[in-house]
Amino acid sequence: MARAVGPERRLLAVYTGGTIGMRSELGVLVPGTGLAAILRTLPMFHDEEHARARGLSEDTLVLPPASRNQRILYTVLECQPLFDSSDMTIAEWVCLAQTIKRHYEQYHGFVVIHGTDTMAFAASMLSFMLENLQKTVILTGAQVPIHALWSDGRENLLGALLMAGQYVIPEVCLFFQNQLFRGNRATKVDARRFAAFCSPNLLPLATVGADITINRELVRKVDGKAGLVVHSSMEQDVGLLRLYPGIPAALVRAFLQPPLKGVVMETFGSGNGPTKPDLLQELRVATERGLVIVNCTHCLQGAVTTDYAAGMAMAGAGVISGFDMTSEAALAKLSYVLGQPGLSLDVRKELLTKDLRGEMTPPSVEERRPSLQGNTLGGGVSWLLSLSGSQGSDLGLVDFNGQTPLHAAARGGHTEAVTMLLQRGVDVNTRDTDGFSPLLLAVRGRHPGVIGLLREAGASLSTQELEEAGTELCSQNRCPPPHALCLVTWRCLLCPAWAARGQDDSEGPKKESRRQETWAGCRLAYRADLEGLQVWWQAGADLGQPGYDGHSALHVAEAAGNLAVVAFLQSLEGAVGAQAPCPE
Ligand code: ASN
Repeated sequence: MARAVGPERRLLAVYTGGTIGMRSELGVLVPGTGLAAILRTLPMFHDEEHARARGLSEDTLVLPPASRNQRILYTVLECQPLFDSSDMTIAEWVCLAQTIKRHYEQYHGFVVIHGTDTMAFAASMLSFMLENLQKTVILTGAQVPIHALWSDGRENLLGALLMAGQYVIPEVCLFFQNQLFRGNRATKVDARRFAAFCSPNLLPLATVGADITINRELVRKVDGKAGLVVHSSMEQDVGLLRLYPGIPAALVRAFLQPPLKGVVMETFGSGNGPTKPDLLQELRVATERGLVIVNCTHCLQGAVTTDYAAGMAMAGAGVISGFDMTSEAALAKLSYVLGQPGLSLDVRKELLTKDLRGEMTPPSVEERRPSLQGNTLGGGVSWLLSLSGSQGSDLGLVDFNGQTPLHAAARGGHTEAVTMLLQRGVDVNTRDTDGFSPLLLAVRGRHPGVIGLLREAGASLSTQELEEAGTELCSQNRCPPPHALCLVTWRCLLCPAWAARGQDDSEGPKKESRRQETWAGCRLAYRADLEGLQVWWQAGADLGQPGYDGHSALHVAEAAGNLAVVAFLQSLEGAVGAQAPCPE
Protein backbone atom coordinates (compact mmCIF):
# COMPACT_ATOMS: atom_id res chain seq x y z
CA MET A 1 0.00 0.00 0.00
CA ALA A 2 1.44 3.34 -0.94
CA ARG A 3 0.35 6.89 -1.21
CA ALA A 4 -0.11 7.65 -4.91
CA VAL A 5 2.30 10.22 -6.29
CA GLY A 6 2.16 12.42 -9.36
CA PRO A 7 0.33 15.64 -10.21
CA GLU A 8 -2.57 13.92 -11.97
CA ARG A 9 -4.29 10.65 -11.15
CA ARG A 10 -6.67 9.27 -13.72
CA LEU A 11 -9.54 7.02 -12.72
CA LEU A 12 -12.19 5.14 -14.62
CA ALA A 13 -15.60 5.08 -12.93
CA VAL A 14 -17.69 2.26 -14.37
CA TYR A 15 -21.38 2.95 -13.74
CA THR A 16 -23.38 -0.29 -13.74
CA GLY A 17 -26.59 1.02 -12.17
CA GLY A 18 -27.99 0.87 -8.65
CA THR A 19 -29.95 3.30 -6.50
CA ILE A 20 -27.24 5.97 -6.69
CA GLY A 21 -28.39 6.96 -10.17
CA MET A 22 -32.02 5.80 -10.00
CA ARG A 23 -35.12 7.82 -10.79
CA SER A 24 -38.69 7.33 -9.73
CA GLU A 25 -41.03 6.04 -12.44
CA LEU A 26 -44.66 5.33 -11.57
CA GLY A 27 -43.71 5.41 -7.92
CA VAL A 28 -40.86 2.88 -8.06
CA LEU A 29 -37.13 3.31 -8.46
CA VAL A 30 -35.56 2.25 -11.76
CA PRO A 31 -31.99 2.62 -13.06
CA GLY A 32 -31.32 6.09 -14.46
CA THR A 33 -28.97 7.15 -17.24
CA GLY A 34 -26.81 10.28 -17.33
CA LEU A 35 -24.92 10.02 -14.05
CA ALA A 36 -21.92 11.88 -15.50
CA ALA A 37 -24.16 14.82 -16.40
CA ILE A 38 -25.42 15.01 -12.82
CA LEU A 39 -21.87 14.87 -11.45
CA ARG A 40 -20.80 17.66 -13.81
CA THR A 41 -23.29 20.00 -12.12
CA LEU A 42 -22.06 19.27 -8.59
CA PRO A 43 -19.01 21.37 -7.62
CA MET A 44 -17.73 18.66 -5.27
CA PHE A 45 -17.48 16.32 -8.28
CA HIS A 46 -16.25 18.68 -10.96
CA ASP A 47 -14.06 21.79 -11.06
CA GLU A 48 -15.21 23.29 -14.36
CA GLU A 49 -12.74 26.16 -14.21
CA HIS A 50 -9.78 23.84 -13.86
CA ALA A 51 -11.12 21.55 -16.59
CA ARG A 52 -11.35 24.50 -18.98
CA ALA A 53 -7.94 25.90 -18.08
CA ARG A 54 -6.42 22.47 -18.47
CA GLY A 55 -8.24 21.85 -21.77
CA LEU A 56 -9.72 18.55 -20.60
CA SER A 57 -11.87 16.59 -23.01
CA GLU A 58 -15.67 16.63 -22.68
CA ASP A 59 -15.85 13.21 -21.02
CA THR A 60 -13.25 13.99 -18.35
CA LEU A 61 -14.34 15.28 -14.96
CA VAL A 62 -11.93 16.65 -12.40
CA LEU A 63 -12.32 16.82 -8.65
CA PRO A 64 -11.48 20.01 -6.76
CA PRO A 65 -7.94 19.74 -5.34
CA ALA A 66 -7.69 17.13 -2.61
CA SER A 67 -4.09 18.00 -1.91
CA ARG A 68 -1.90 20.90 -2.87
CA ASN A 69 -0.17 19.29 -5.79
CA GLN A 70 -2.44 16.53 -7.02
CA ARG A 71 -5.64 16.42 -9.06
CA ILE A 72 -7.94 13.47 -9.56
CA LEU A 73 -9.37 13.23 -13.08
CA TYR A 74 -12.02 10.67 -13.89
CA THR A 75 -14.15 9.43 -16.72
CA VAL A 76 -17.57 7.86 -16.18
CA LEU A 77 -18.22 4.84 -18.36
CA GLU A 78 -21.95 4.17 -18.36
CA CYS A 79 -22.92 0.52 -18.95
CA GLN A 80 -25.69 -0.43 -21.33
CA PRO A 81 -28.09 -1.50 -19.99
CA LEU A 82 -27.98 -0.25 -16.44
CA PHE A 83 -29.07 -2.68 -13.73
CA ASP A 84 -30.82 -2.85 -10.45
CA SER A 85 -28.09 -5.05 -8.98
CA SER A 86 -30.69 -7.71 -8.21
CA ASP A 87 -30.41 -8.55 -11.92
CA MET A 88 -26.66 -8.85 -12.02
CA THR A 89 -25.19 -12.30 -12.67
CA ILE A 90 -21.76 -13.83 -13.01
CA ALA A 91 -21.89 -12.99 -16.74
CA GLU A 92 -22.22 -9.24 -16.02
CA TRP A 93 -19.38 -9.35 -13.49
CA VAL A 94 -17.15 -11.11 -16.01
CA CYS A 95 -17.86 -8.23 -18.44
CA LEU A 96 -16.95 -5.80 -15.71
CA ALA A 97 -13.64 -7.56 -15.04
CA GLN A 98 -12.90 -7.51 -18.76
CA THR A 99 -13.69 -3.79 -18.94
CA ILE A 100 -11.17 -3.16 -16.18
CA LYS A 101 -8.60 -5.26 -18.02
CA ARG A 102 -9.22 -3.38 -21.27
CA HIS A 103 -8.58 -0.01 -19.62
CA TYR A 104 -6.01 -1.22 -17.13
CA GLU A 105 -3.00 0.59 -18.59
CA GLN A 106 -4.87 3.86 -19.24
CA TYR A 107 -5.96 4.51 -15.67
CA HIS A 108 -4.35 4.60 -12.24
CA GLY A 109 -7.37 3.13 -10.50
CA PHE A 110 -10.99 2.07 -10.89
CA VAL A 111 -14.27 2.86 -9.17
CA VAL A 112 -17.25 0.60 -9.86
CA ILE A 113 -20.62 2.22 -9.21
CA HIS A 114 -22.96 -0.64 -8.39
CA GLY A 115 -26.27 -1.37 -6.70
CA THR A 116 -25.89 -2.26 -3.06
CA ASP A 117 -28.13 -5.34 -3.00
CA THR A 118 -25.56 -7.61 -4.62
CA MET A 119 -22.47 -5.44 -4.23
CA ALA A 120 -20.82 -7.88 -1.79
CA PHE A 121 -21.28 -10.69 -4.35
CA ALA A 122 -19.88 -8.44 -7.09
CA ALA A 123 -16.84 -7.46 -5.03
CA SER A 124 -16.19 -11.08 -4.11
CA MET A 125 -16.50 -12.24 -7.72
CA LEU A 126 -14.21 -9.49 -8.99
CA SER A 127 -11.63 -10.28 -6.32
CA PHE A 128 -11.25 -13.80 -7.72
CA MET A 129 -11.51 -12.83 -11.38
CA LEU A 130 -8.78 -10.19 -11.10
CA GLU A 131 -5.52 -11.91 -10.25
CA ASN A 132 -2.29 -9.97 -9.60
CA LEU A 133 -4.16 -6.72 -9.25
CA GLN A 134 -1.69 -3.86 -8.80
CA LYS A 135 -4.17 -1.01 -8.89
CA THR A 136 -7.02 0.05 -6.66
CA VAL A 137 -10.53 -1.14 -7.54
CA ILE A 138 -13.33 0.22 -5.35
CA LEU A 139 -17.03 -0.61 -5.53
CA THR A 140 -19.49 1.88 -4.14
CA GLY A 141 -23.13 2.91 -4.42
CA ALA A 142 -25.87 4.42 -2.32
CA GLN A 143 -29.05 3.80 -0.37
CA VAL A 144 -30.63 7.01 -1.72
CA PRO A 145 -30.25 8.49 -5.24
CA ILE A 146 -27.43 11.02 -5.58
CA HIS A 147 -29.73 13.83 -6.81
CA ALA A 148 -31.91 13.64 -3.67
CA LEU A 149 -31.41 16.36 -1.09
CA TRP A 150 -30.41 13.87 1.61
CA SER A 151 -28.30 11.17 -0.01
CA ASP A 152 -25.37 9.03 1.02
CA GLY A 153 -24.38 8.73 -2.64
CA ARG A 154 -22.34 11.92 -2.77
CA GLU A 155 -20.13 11.00 0.19
CA ASN A 156 -19.75 7.40 -0.90
CA LEU A 157 -18.77 8.23 -4.46
CA LEU A 158 -16.48 11.09 -3.49
CA GLY A 159 -14.83 8.89 -0.84
CA ALA A 160 -14.29 6.08 -3.33
CA LEU A 161 -12.79 8.48 -5.90
CA LEU A 162 -10.50 10.03 -3.30
CA MET A 163 -9.32 6.69 -1.96
CA ALA A 164 -8.72 5.23 -5.42
CA GLY A 165 -7.04 8.45 -6.54
CA GLN A 166 -4.80 9.03 -3.57
CA TYR A 167 -3.76 5.51 -2.61
CA VAL A 168 -2.54 2.40 -4.30
CA ILE A 169 -4.48 -0.35 -2.54
CA PRO A 170 -4.02 -3.36 -4.84
CA GLU A 171 -7.29 -5.04 -3.98
CA VAL A 172 -10.95 -5.12 -4.87
CA CYS A 173 -12.45 -2.97 -2.12
CA LEU A 174 -15.89 -1.74 -1.15
CA PHE A 175 -16.32 1.81 0.16
CA PHE A 176 -19.41 2.72 2.12
CA GLN A 177 -20.11 5.24 4.88
CA ASN A 178 -16.50 6.25 5.44
CA GLN A 179 -15.14 2.73 5.59
CA LEU A 180 -13.05 0.92 3.03
CA PHE A 181 -13.55 -2.82 3.31
CA ARG A 182 -11.83 -5.68 1.55
CA GLY A 183 -14.53 -6.50 -0.97
CA ASN A 184 -14.64 -10.23 -0.33
CA ARG A 185 -15.02 -9.67 3.41
CA ALA A 186 -17.98 -7.34 3.21
CA THR A 187 -21.66 -8.13 3.45
CA LYS A 188 -24.81 -6.03 3.27
CA VAL A 189 -26.43 -5.84 6.70
CA ASP A 190 -29.02 -3.09 6.43
CA ALA A 191 -31.63 -2.33 3.79
CA ARG A 192 -32.16 1.32 4.75
CA ARG A 193 -29.44 2.72 6.99
CA PHE A 194 -26.51 4.46 5.36
CA ALA A 195 -24.17 2.09 7.21
CA ALA A 196 -25.35 -0.69 4.92
CA PHE A 197 -22.23 -2.85 4.96
CA CYS A 198 -19.95 -4.41 7.47
CA SER A 199 -16.92 -6.65 7.40
CA PRO A 200 -17.60 -9.02 10.27
CA ASN A 201 -14.36 -10.97 10.30
CA LEU A 202 -11.80 -8.42 9.16
CA LEU A 203 -11.24 -4.84 10.23
CA PRO A 204 -11.72 -2.20 7.53
CA LEU A 205 -8.68 -1.57 5.36
CA ALA A 206 -9.18 2.14 5.94
CA THR A 207 -11.44 4.52 7.81
CA VAL A 208 -12.10 8.08 6.75
CA GLY A 209 -12.75 10.84 9.24
CA ALA A 210 -10.86 14.08 9.73
CA ASP A 211 -7.89 11.82 8.98
CA ILE A 212 -7.64 8.83 6.71
CA THR A 213 -6.50 5.87 8.77
CA ILE A 214 -5.08 3.04 6.71
CA ASN A 215 -4.76 -0.38 8.29
CA ARG A 216 -1.50 -1.02 6.46
CA GLU A 217 -0.90 -4.40 8.01
CA LEU A 218 -4.10 -5.71 6.42
CA VAL A 219 -3.59 -4.42 2.91
CA ARG A 220 -2.42 -7.19 0.61
CA LYS A 221 1.07 -7.08 -0.81
CA VAL A 222 1.53 -7.36 -4.55
CA ASP A 223 3.89 -9.36 -6.64
CA GLY A 224 5.41 -6.46 -8.53
CA LYS A 225 6.37 -8.48 -11.59
CA ALA A 226 3.18 -10.38 -12.33
CA GLY A 227 0.72 -8.87 -14.79
CA LEU A 228 -3.04 -8.68 -14.36
CA VAL A 229 -4.86 -11.90 -15.26
CA VAL A 230 -8.64 -11.94 -15.73
CA HIS A 231 -10.29 -15.27 -15.01
CA SER A 232 -13.41 -15.26 -17.14
CA SER A 233 -14.18 -18.97 -16.98
CA MET A 234 -16.21 -18.80 -13.80
CA GLU A 235 -18.47 -21.77 -13.06
CA GLN A 236 -22.10 -20.62 -13.12
CA ASP A 237 -23.63 -23.82 -11.72
CA VAL A 238 -22.98 -22.98 -8.10
CA GLY A 239 -25.60 -22.42 -5.43
CA LEU A 240 -26.35 -21.41 -1.89
CA LEU A 241 -28.36 -23.57 0.54
CA ARG A 242 -29.30 -22.36 3.98
CA LEU A 243 -30.05 -25.11 6.49
CA TYR A 244 -32.87 -24.62 8.96
CA PRO A 245 -33.98 -26.75 11.88
CA GLY A 246 -35.82 -29.80 10.62
CA ILE A 247 -34.95 -29.35 6.93
CA PRO A 248 -36.10 -32.54 5.18
CA ALA A 249 -33.45 -34.77 3.62
CA ALA A 250 -35.60 -34.99 0.46
CA LEU A 251 -35.43 -31.22 -0.01
CA VAL A 252 -31.64 -31.26 0.38
CA ARG A 253 -31.46 -34.11 -2.14
CA ALA A 254 -33.57 -32.16 -4.65
CA PHE A 255 -31.32 -29.11 -4.29
CA LEU A 256 -28.06 -30.99 -4.73
CA GLN A 257 -28.92 -32.45 -8.13
CA PRO A 258 -26.95 -31.79 -11.37
CA PRO A 259 -26.19 -29.53 -13.09
CA LEU A 260 -25.11 -28.04 -9.78
CA LYS A 261 -21.35 -28.48 -9.33
CA GLY A 262 -20.74 -26.59 -6.12
CA VAL A 263 -22.78 -25.47 -3.13
CA VAL A 264 -22.18 -23.10 -0.27
CA MET A 265 -24.13 -24.56 2.64
CA GLU A 266 -24.99 -22.15 5.43
CA THR A 267 -24.99 -24.02 8.71
CA PHE A 268 -25.74 -23.14 12.33
CA GLY A 269 -23.29 -21.54 14.76
CA SER A 270 -19.75 -22.75 14.29
CA GLY A 271 -20.56 -24.91 11.29
CA ASN A 272 -23.06 -27.32 12.83
CA GLY A 273 -25.86 -29.12 11.06
CA PRO A 274 -28.53 -31.72 11.86
CA THR A 275 -27.03 -35.14 12.51
CA LYS A 276 -30.05 -37.05 11.17
CA PRO A 277 -28.64 -40.05 9.28
CA ASP A 278 -30.85 -39.53 6.21
CA LEU A 279 -29.66 -35.95 5.79
CA LEU A 280 -26.01 -36.83 6.31
CA GLN A 281 -26.48 -39.65 3.82
CA GLU A 282 -27.70 -37.16 1.17
CA LEU A 283 -24.68 -34.96 1.75
CA ARG A 284 -22.32 -37.93 1.58
CA VAL A 285 -23.85 -39.24 -1.64
CA ALA A 286 -23.54 -35.81 -3.22
CA THR A 287 -19.92 -35.24 -2.22
CA GLU A 288 -18.95 -38.76 -3.31
CA ARG A 289 -20.53 -38.00 -6.67
CA GLY A 290 -18.13 -35.04 -6.96
CA LEU A 291 -20.36 -32.18 -5.84
CA VAL A 292 -18.25 -29.70 -3.88
CA ILE A 293 -19.95 -28.43 -0.71
CA VAL A 294 -18.44 -25.60 1.34
CA ASN A 295 -19.60 -25.05 4.91
CA CYS A 296 -20.14 -21.43 6.01
CA THR A 297 -21.81 -20.30 9.19
CA HIS A 298 -25.00 -18.37 8.81
CA CYS A 299 -23.90 -16.28 11.80
CA LEU A 300 -22.71 -12.85 10.82
CA GLN A 301 -19.48 -13.26 12.71
CA GLY A 302 -17.21 -16.18 13.57
CA ALA A 303 -15.91 -19.27 11.84
CA VAL A 304 -16.62 -22.89 11.11
CA THR A 305 -14.90 -25.26 13.53
CA THR A 306 -15.21 -28.92 14.49
CA ASP A 307 -15.80 -28.21 18.16
CA TYR A 308 -19.12 -30.05 18.09
CA ALA A 309 -20.13 -33.50 16.94
CA ALA A 310 -22.76 -31.71 14.85
CA GLY A 311 -19.95 -29.88 13.05
CA MET A 312 -17.72 -32.92 12.81
CA ALA A 313 -20.65 -34.72 11.13
CA MET A 314 -20.58 -32.15 8.31
CA ALA A 315 -16.86 -32.75 7.77
CA GLY A 316 -17.50 -36.50 7.94
CA ALA A 317 -19.97 -36.17 5.08
CA GLY A 318 -17.25 -34.63 2.89
CA VAL A 319 -18.25 -31.00 3.39
CA ILE A 320 -15.28 -28.59 3.23
CA SER A 321 -14.84 -25.94 5.91
CA GLY A 322 -15.21 -22.37 4.69
CA PHE A 323 -13.70 -21.10 7.98
CA ASP A 324 -14.68 -17.44 8.38
CA MET A 325 -15.61 -16.68 4.78
CA THR A 326 -18.80 -14.79 4.06
CA SER A 327 -21.25 -16.80 1.97
CA GLU A 328 -20.75 -14.26 -0.83
CA ALA A 329 -16.99 -14.86 -0.83
CA ALA A 330 -17.45 -18.62 -0.62
CA LEU A 331 -19.82 -18.65 -3.59
CA ALA A 332 -17.42 -16.54 -5.65
CA LYS A 333 -14.49 -18.73 -4.68
CA LEU A 334 -16.39 -21.88 -5.62
CA SER A 335 -17.27 -20.36 -8.96
CA TYR A 336 -13.62 -19.44 -9.54
CA VAL A 337 -12.08 -22.72 -8.37
CA LEU A 338 -14.59 -24.90 -10.23
CA GLY A 339 -14.22 -22.74 -13.34
CA GLN A 340 -10.46 -23.26 -13.60
CA PRO A 341 -9.82 -25.70 -16.43
CA GLY A 342 -7.82 -28.90 -16.05
CA LEU A 343 -7.68 -29.32 -12.28
CA SER A 344 -8.42 -32.54 -10.43
CA LEU A 345 -11.19 -32.60 -7.86
CA ASP A 346 -8.62 -32.98 -5.08
CA VAL A 347 -6.71 -29.92 -6.23
CA ARG A 348 -9.92 -27.90 -6.37
CA LYS A 349 -10.82 -28.96 -2.84
CA GLU A 350 -7.33 -28.11 -1.67
CA LEU A 351 -7.59 -24.64 -3.23
CA LEU A 352 -10.87 -24.04 -1.43
CA THR A 353 -9.19 -24.49 1.95
CA LYS A 354 -6.48 -21.96 1.08
CA ASP A 355 -6.63 -18.21 1.42
CA LEU A 356 -6.42 -17.05 -2.20
CA ARG A 357 -7.42 -13.36 -2.12
CA GLY A 358 -7.55 -12.50 1.55
CA GLU A 359 -11.07 -13.89 1.74
CA MET A 360 -10.52 -16.16 4.72
CA THR A 361 -8.47 -16.58 7.84
CA PRO A 362 -7.36 -20.21 7.91
CA PRO A 363 -6.74 -21.42 11.45
CA SER A 364 -3.31 -20.53 12.79
CA VAL A 365 -0.97 -22.93 14.56
CA GLU A 366 -2.58 -22.70 17.97
CA GLU A 367 -6.06 -23.08 16.53
CA ARG A 368 -5.32 -26.36 14.77
CA ARG A 369 -6.03 -28.24 17.96
CA PRO A 370 -9.51 -28.84 19.40
CA SER A 371 -10.11 -25.41 20.86
CA LEU A 372 -12.77 -26.05 23.47
CA GLN A 373 -10.80 -28.78 25.19
CA GLY A 374 -7.92 -26.54 26.12
CA ASN A 375 -8.56 -23.05 25.08
CA THR A 376 -5.70 -21.24 26.71
CA LEU A 377 -2.67 -20.51 24.67
CA GLY A 378 -0.53 -22.16 27.34
CA GLY A 379 -2.53 -25.31 26.60
CA GLY A 380 -1.78 -24.93 22.91
CA VAL A 381 1.89 -24.53 23.52
CA SER A 382 1.90 -27.53 25.86
CA TRP A 383 0.25 -29.47 23.08
CA LEU A 384 2.99 -28.43 20.69
CA LEU A 385 5.64 -29.27 23.26
CA SER A 386 4.16 -32.72 23.70
CA LEU A 387 4.38 -33.21 19.95
CA SER A 388 7.90 -31.94 19.61
CA GLY A 389 9.62 -33.72 22.46
CA SER A 390 12.60 -31.98 24.04
CA GLN A 391 14.03 -30.56 20.81
CA GLY A 392 11.25 -28.10 20.17
CA SER A 393 11.49 -28.83 16.45
CA ASP A 394 7.78 -28.07 15.76
CA LEU A 395 7.94 -24.87 17.74
CA GLY A 396 9.26 -23.17 14.64
CA LEU A 397 5.99 -24.01 12.86
CA VAL A 398 4.56 -20.97 11.16
CA ASP A 399 1.03 -20.03 10.21
CA PHE A 400 0.05 -18.52 6.88
CA ASN A 401 1.39 -15.15 8.05
CA GLY A 402 4.72 -16.66 9.00
CA GLN A 403 3.92 -16.30 12.70
CA THR A 404 5.31 -18.82 15.17
CA PRO A 405 3.89 -19.96 18.52
CA LEU A 406 6.12 -17.31 20.11
CA HIS A 407 4.35 -14.62 18.06
CA ALA A 408 0.99 -15.95 19.20
CA ALA A 409 2.04 -16.15 22.84
CA ALA A 410 3.56 -12.65 22.76
CA ARG A 411 0.53 -11.16 21.03
CA GLY A 412 -1.80 -12.62 23.63
CA GLY A 413 0.39 -11.59 26.60
CA HIS A 414 0.83 -15.19 27.78
CA THR A 415 3.93 -14.95 29.95
CA GLU A 416 3.80 -18.61 30.93
CA ALA A 417 3.76 -19.77 27.34
CA VAL A 418 6.49 -17.30 26.38
CA THR A 419 8.65 -18.60 29.22
CA MET A 420 8.08 -22.21 28.10
CA LEU A 421 8.97 -21.41 24.52
CA LEU A 422 12.07 -19.44 25.42
CA GLN A 423 13.23 -22.30 27.63
CA ARG A 424 12.92 -24.58 24.61
CA GLY A 425 15.28 -22.30 22.73
CA VAL A 426 12.98 -20.85 20.08
CA ASP A 427 14.35 -17.95 18.05
CA VAL A 428 13.41 -14.82 19.98
CA ASN A 429 13.93 -12.54 16.97
CA THR A 430 11.95 -14.58 14.48
CA ARG A 431 10.02 -12.42 11.98
CA ASP A 432 6.70 -13.07 10.29
CA THR A 433 6.07 -12.40 6.60
CA ASP A 434 5.60 -8.69 7.35
CA GLY A 435 8.90 -8.58 9.22
CA PHE A 436 7.23 -8.32 12.65
CA SER A 437 8.78 -9.94 15.72
CA PRO A 438 7.13 -11.29 18.87
CA LEU A 439 8.51 -8.22 20.65
CA LEU A 440 6.59 -5.84 18.40
CA LEU A 441 3.38 -7.79 18.94
CA ALA A 442 3.89 -7.65 22.70
CA VAL A 443 4.40 -3.88 22.48
CA ARG A 444 1.23 -3.47 20.46
CA GLY A 445 -0.67 -5.60 22.93
CA ARG A 446 0.92 -3.64 25.79
CA HIS A 447 2.19 -6.68 27.65
CA PRO A 448 5.10 -5.47 29.81
CA GLY A 449 5.62 -8.91 31.38
CA VAL A 450 6.17 -10.49 27.98
CA ILE A 451 8.29 -7.58 26.77
CA GLY A 452 10.56 -8.05 29.81
CA LEU A 453 10.97 -11.77 29.09
CA LEU A 454 11.71 -11.19 25.41
CA ARG A 455 14.20 -8.40 26.08
CA GLU A 456 16.01 -10.56 28.64
CA ALA A 457 16.26 -13.25 25.99
CA GLY A 458 17.86 -10.75 23.59
CA ALA A 459 14.90 -9.49 21.55
CA SER A 460 15.19 -6.12 19.84
CA LEU A 461 13.07 -4.08 17.43
CA SER A 462 14.40 -3.79 13.90
CA THR A 463 14.56 -0.46 12.09
CA GLN A 464 11.71 -1.64 9.89
CA GLU A 465 9.60 -2.47 12.91
CA LEU A 466 10.13 0.97 14.36
CA GLU A 467 9.09 2.41 11.01
CA GLU A 468 5.98 0.25 10.77
CA ALA A 469 5.13 0.92 14.36
CA GLY A 470 5.54 4.63 13.84
CA THR A 471 3.11 4.49 10.96
CA GLU A 472 0.55 2.69 13.06
CA LEU A 473 0.95 4.73 16.17
CA CYS A 474 0.70 7.95 14.25
CA SER A 475 -2.40 6.97 12.43
CA GLN A 476 -4.82 9.06 14.50
CA ASN A 477 -3.27 12.40 15.33
CA ARG A 478 0.21 12.40 14.04
CA CYS A 479 1.53 15.74 14.88
CA PRO A 480 2.02 17.32 18.26
CA PRO A 481 0.92 20.78 19.34
CA PRO A 482 1.40 23.69 19.46
CA HIS A 483 -0.41 23.90 16.08
CA ALA A 484 -4.16 23.36 16.39
CA LEU A 485 -4.18 22.32 12.76
CA CYS A 486 -1.87 19.47 13.60
CA LEU A 487 -4.60 17.86 15.62
CA VAL A 488 -6.91 17.78 12.66
CA THR A 489 -4.61 16.76 9.88
CA TRP A 490 -1.09 15.44 9.71
CA ARG A 491 -0.45 17.72 6.77
CA CYS A 492 -0.05 20.67 9.07
CA LEU A 493 0.89 23.55 6.82
CA LEU A 494 2.18 25.52 9.78
CA CYS A 495 4.87 22.95 10.48
CA PRO A 496 8.10 24.08 8.83
CA ALA A 497 9.19 20.53 8.02
CA TRP A 498 5.90 19.76 6.36
CA ALA A 499 6.08 22.88 4.25
CA ALA A 500 9.59 21.89 3.18
CA ARG A 501 8.30 18.43 2.35
CA GLY A 502 5.65 19.84 0.07
CA GLN A 503 8.38 21.10 -2.22
CA ASP A 504 10.00 17.73 -2.54
CA ASP A 505 7.67 14.80 -2.72
CA SER A 506 10.35 12.62 -4.21
CA GLU A 507 11.76 11.69 -0.83
CA GLY A 508 9.73 8.49 -0.89
CA PRO A 509 7.86 6.40 1.62
CA LYS A 510 10.96 5.27 3.53
CA LYS A 511 11.83 8.72 4.72
CA GLU A 512 8.19 9.44 5.45
CA SER A 513 7.84 6.46 7.73
CA ARG A 514 11.12 7.30 9.49
CA ARG A 515 9.68 10.70 10.23
CA GLN A 516 6.46 9.14 11.46
CA GLU A 517 8.40 6.87 13.78
CA THR A 518 9.73 9.89 15.60
CA TRP A 519 6.23 11.28 15.97
CA ALA A 520 4.97 8.24 17.81
CA GLY A 521 6.49 9.21 21.13
CA CYS A 522 5.25 12.74 20.64
CA ARG A 523 1.71 11.63 20.04
CA LEU A 524 1.72 9.39 23.09
CA ALA A 525 3.24 12.21 25.11
CA TYR A 526 0.52 14.59 23.98
CA ARG A 527 -2.18 12.12 24.89
CA ALA A 528 -0.53 11.48 28.25
CA ASP A 529 -0.38 7.82 27.28
CA LEU A 530 2.17 6.84 29.87
CA GLU A 531 1.58 3.14 29.44
CA GLY A 532 2.18 3.42 25.70
CA LEU A 533 5.42 5.31 26.24
CA GLN A 534 6.57 2.85 28.86
CA VAL A 535 6.13 -0.23 26.68
CA TRP A 536 7.93 1.37 23.75
CA TRP A 537 10.76 2.42 26.02
CA GLN A 538 10.88 -1.03 27.60
CA ALA A 539 11.17 -2.53 24.12
CA GLY A 540 14.14 -0.32 23.36
CA ALA A 541 12.63 2.57 21.36
CA ASP A 542 14.45 5.89 21.67
CA LEU A 543 11.91 8.31 23.10
CA GLY A 544 14.42 11.13 22.86
CA GLN A 545 14.09 11.27 19.10
CA PRO A 546 12.64 14.61 18.08
CA GLY A 547 9.64 14.67 15.74
CA TYR A 548 9.97 15.95 12.19
CA ASP A 549 9.45 19.49 13.39
CA GLY A 550 12.07 19.18 16.08
CA HIS A 551 9.78 18.57 19.07
CA SER A 552 10.74 15.73 21.33
CA ALA A 553 8.23 13.76 23.40
CA LEU A 554 9.40 15.72 26.42
CA HIS A 555 8.75 19.07 24.70
CA VAL A 556 5.30 17.92 23.75
CA ALA A 557 4.46 16.60 27.21
CA GLU A 558 5.64 19.87 28.75
CA ALA A 559 3.64 21.96 26.31
CA ALA A 560 0.53 19.88 26.99
CA GLY A 561 1.10 20.02 30.74
CA ASN A 562 1.22 16.23 31.07
CA LEU A 563 3.17 16.16 34.30
CA ALA A 564 3.24 12.39 34.81
CA VAL A 565 4.65 11.95 31.33
CA VAL A 566 7.21 14.73 31.89
CA ALA A 567 8.32 13.05 35.11
CA PHE A 568 8.61 9.70 33.39
CA LEU A 569 10.60 11.04 30.46
CA GLN A 570 12.92 13.03 32.73
CA SER A 571 13.52 9.94 34.82
CA LEU A 572 14.87 8.10 31.80
CA GLU A 573 18.13 10.09 31.97
CA GLY A 574 20.22 9.85 28.86
CA ALA A 575 17.49 7.91 27.05
CA VAL A 576 15.67 11.13 26.29
CA GLY A 577 17.16 14.12 24.51
CA ALA A 578 15.66 16.47 27.05
CA GLN A 579 18.37 19.06 26.69
CA ALA A 580 17.70 19.90 23.08
CA PRO A 581 16.24 23.42 22.88
CA CYS A 582 12.65 23.59 21.76
CA PRO A 583 12.63 24.87 18.16
CA GLU A 584 9.76 27.31 18.72
N1 ASN B 1 -31.96 -2.29 -5.52
C1 ASN B 1 -30.82 -1.41 -5.50
C2 ASN B 1 -29.68 -2.13 -6.24
O1 ASN B 1 -29.05 -2.97 -5.66
C3 ASN B 1 -30.43 -1.11 -4.10
C4 ASN B 1 -29.37 -0.04 -3.95
O2 ASN B 1 -28.54 0.18 -4.78
N2 ASN B 1 -29.31 0.60 -2.79
O3 ASN B 1 -29.46 -1.86 -7.39
